[in-house]
Amino acid sequence: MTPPPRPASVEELNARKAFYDEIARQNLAPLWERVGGLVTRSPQPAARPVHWKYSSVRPHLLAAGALLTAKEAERRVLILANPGLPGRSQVTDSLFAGIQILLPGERAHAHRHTASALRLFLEGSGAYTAVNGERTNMERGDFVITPSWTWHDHGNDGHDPVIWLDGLDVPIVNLFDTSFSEGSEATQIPVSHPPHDCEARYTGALLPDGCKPESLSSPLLNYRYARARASLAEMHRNGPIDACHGVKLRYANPLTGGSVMPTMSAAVQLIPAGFRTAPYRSTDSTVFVVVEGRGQSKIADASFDWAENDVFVAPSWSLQQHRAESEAVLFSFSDRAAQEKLGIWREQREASSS
Ligand code: 1HN
Repeated sequence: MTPPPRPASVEELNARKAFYDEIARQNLAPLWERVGGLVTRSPQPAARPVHWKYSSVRPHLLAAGALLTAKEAERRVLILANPGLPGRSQVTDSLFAGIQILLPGERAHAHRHTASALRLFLEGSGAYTAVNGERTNMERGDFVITPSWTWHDHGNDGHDPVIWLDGLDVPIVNLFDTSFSEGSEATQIPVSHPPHDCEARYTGALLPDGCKPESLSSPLLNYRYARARASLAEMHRNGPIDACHGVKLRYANPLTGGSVMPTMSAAVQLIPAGFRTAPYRSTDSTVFVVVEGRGQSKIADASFDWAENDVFVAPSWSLQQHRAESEAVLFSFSDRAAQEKLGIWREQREASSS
């Protein structure tokens, strides 16, 4: 056996320190002092498990609505700012999330950016999003996508405020320093397609004959909650129920079966009343939104009591366990799509923290 290395003397440590200071002036650094922090044995997310109660967030959204117009704000969004990432405008280590409010009659004018966006519609009626001139009305629980570099504008033609959750891959786009954006002179991009035309073409396991993927994102802009909910209910009736997820559906690009957009994945799951999911973890930090029901989640050491429209975060590789008090439906999104493409996504079912 080789004897354990002799600890460095004070003189040797001082010599090393002087050497590090010297090479720092040449923009050099010793890997051996840093490798443990660079190549960790398991994920070390800065993001923390966090819970935003809708009942606490909603009054602040209404207050923002009274303080400035949607036109002044461009997008009147309250950022879900993870306290583990102070000042970074991030909900997880790789994603942005916020909650947006549009008052009756308001428009959020057209713009586009390289970041991909998704929305989960939470409250109100009469709102639409238009993507490249195709409008889709949004109802509670609908999951809507705005792929990279598509023009998009929103409007509220209803009588009450409308509120939805926005998820974007802004931190990923900025990691690669690939952010471009532009506004349009027009408030709205001229309507060039009949409303929800894509739903006629791309839902229900039917596709226009001869169509091929023309982009990396789904051609379907709105995944209706009513359809997802009906499938969940029937799958629940028919069984089986997954120990870690309850009954879970993944939102898919109908042309490829892959994720809806290249960087972000989304899913919706039903947890039966009284069911407790088995411990699970995965490397994609995940944002959950409670669409229906009440329950609790344990995320690492945190414990959250949730109700409808609440949002909570499970950081990368943190153990998660959910229990539904009443039958619950959770929507979730993450950067799993990007991780899978890079070959670095991992999961562990029925995991223990050891
Ligand atoms: C954005 O364009 C929207 O279009 C919402 O509604 C939130 C957050 C960061 C950057 C762009 C929208 C956004 C955003």
